[in-house]
Amino acid sequence: MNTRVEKAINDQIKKEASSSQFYLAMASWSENNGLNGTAKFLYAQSDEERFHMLKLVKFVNERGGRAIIPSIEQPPIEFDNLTKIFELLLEHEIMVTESINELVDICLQEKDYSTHNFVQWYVSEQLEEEASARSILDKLKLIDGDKGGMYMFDRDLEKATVLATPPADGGAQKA
Ligand code: OFO
Repeated sequence: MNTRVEKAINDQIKKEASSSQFYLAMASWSENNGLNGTAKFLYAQSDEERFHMLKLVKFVNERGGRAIIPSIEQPPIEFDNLTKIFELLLEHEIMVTESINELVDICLQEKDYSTHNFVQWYVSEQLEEEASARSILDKLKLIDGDKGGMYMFDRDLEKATVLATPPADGGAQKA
């Protein structure tokens, strides 16, 4: 595997792992603050980021490279409030998008077209994740800290997560 591309993917593996830990910390904070629907959403986000990381690990190894499993920094324990959490999440996703764009660039410079093709999945995923964080932030701005509004927001996020989360068996067993 092209060494420059391999290094860039390994850097991305670390970013996906850090995202997963960061969102896990947000989920845990939400759960401890009575926001169970938000916690469910963020636990699912954390799982998704771990899946993004695993997909890269397997890709590198299958292509004859060596995936490096990184150590990651401890994420924050405390967050100011829900709006702050989703602002941080959006900021983080924008940083990840920039990093994916750099990876795309490196693939093109190195003429590694199959990795370029593989990375397109991440390009679309980032578009979706940024859009989702922006729409959640818009809702939080509308609610503006109103308690009833927050209750509904948390409940709606839980419903949306249940609908969006595939069953653990991937839907193999249908009732
Ligand atoms: Fe949204 O961070 Fe993964 O790709």
